[in-house]
Amino acid sequence: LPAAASGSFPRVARESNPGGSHIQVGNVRFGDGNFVIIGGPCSVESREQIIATAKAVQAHGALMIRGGAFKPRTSPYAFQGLGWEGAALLAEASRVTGMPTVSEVMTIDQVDRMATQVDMLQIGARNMQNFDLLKAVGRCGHPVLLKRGLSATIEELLSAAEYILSEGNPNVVLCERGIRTYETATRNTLDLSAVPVLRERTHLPVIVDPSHGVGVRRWVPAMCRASKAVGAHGLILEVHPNPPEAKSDKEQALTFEDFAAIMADLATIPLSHSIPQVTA
Ligand SMILES: [Mn+2]
Repeated sequence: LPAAASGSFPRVARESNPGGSHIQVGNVRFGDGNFVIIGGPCSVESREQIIATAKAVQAHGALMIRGGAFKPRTSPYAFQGLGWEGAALLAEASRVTGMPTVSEVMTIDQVDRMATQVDMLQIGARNMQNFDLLKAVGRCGHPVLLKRGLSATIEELLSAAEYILSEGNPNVVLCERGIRTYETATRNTLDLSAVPVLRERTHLPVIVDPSHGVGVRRWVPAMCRASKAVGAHGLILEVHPNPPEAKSDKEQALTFEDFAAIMADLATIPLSHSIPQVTA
């Protein structure tokens, strides 16, 4: 490890790869001058729902599909996901569209099997400091989308990523998804200032999740454009064929039309991968 990359996350630190890492997930590359859009439902609910959504987001420029199979819900009585059936339907949507997929794993025993079903494993916000799970996805070697915990500092997020890299898996993309503050108007407080801080402190690509960040459909578009302007490498967005009927996170789900409008708007915003430098 380079001498400069000291501290508690030497492998994750920018100094260990100053030019920035490119993370390959199927035919998609993060961190390489692309702005990668991942679109799909909060939860996989049926074959029709996931395939229709995958085709719709692809038609408007998404490069990857998301869909939850195992859902960490606040209430034990809320929809818990279709489990392995949902993962298989997501794999089917990938075969139909050719797009790679991402889905969450909640336990160590799900890791190896989920890696046969999807192209990228998500560690959700509630598991960001589940250190044994981080080690397991590190050993697995499959690309990982690591979401920031609800109450995690940027330093804690970077240390969590270090767990994965320290097990020999360099394929990590970070995700800012909003943190808990005293504000209640939005579901979380989307910390977009985390993007330039992370861009400075780590070589890993950084994407933003405005859907969970604000939790309200009509405020998602503004945060999408802000995310691109602030220098993120991509977005992950929740999209549903009929949001009022969604089994999870219906308040924040975008319609296909909403998604199309956001994609058209984003095309007008330049990539901000080189932000003017000022004296440190
Ligand atoms: Mn969700």
